[in-house]
Amino acid sequence: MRTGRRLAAFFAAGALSLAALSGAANAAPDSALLVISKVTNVKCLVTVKGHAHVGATERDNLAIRLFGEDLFGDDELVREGPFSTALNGDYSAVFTVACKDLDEDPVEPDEIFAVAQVFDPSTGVTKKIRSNTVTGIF
Ligand SMILES: [Ca+2]
Ligand SMILES: [Ca+2]
Repeated sequence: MRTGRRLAAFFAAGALSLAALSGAANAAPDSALLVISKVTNVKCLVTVKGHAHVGATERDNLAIRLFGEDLFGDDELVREGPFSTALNGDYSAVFTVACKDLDEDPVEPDEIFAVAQVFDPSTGVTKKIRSNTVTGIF
């Protein structure tokens, strides 16, 4: 009987630590990495990838918006999607835009950042994840 209890306690502890581990894996922080490269002089390839910490996922749960960074108000330049995250919240969105659409500033350089908007059906909340800022002349 004692042994049985100890075993039960052992398995309970094991289950707890497993739960804690998987919780830690799902708790990866939100991230968004923006990369812009020129395919031609007029066509630019945009990649936004990262992770969204969500309780659940569904198809078409991701939209990408690109903004020009400015001292007074950031202009929205591009809106793309919908895309879908993986079940674990990882995502990678790739699309092309006209490079001139990224020309946000007459005073060079242009400063572009992305916002990944991910809908979490478990909470009904759309979270917004801001990326790094890419500096270039578009
Ligand atoms: Ca600017
Ligand atoms: Ca410019």
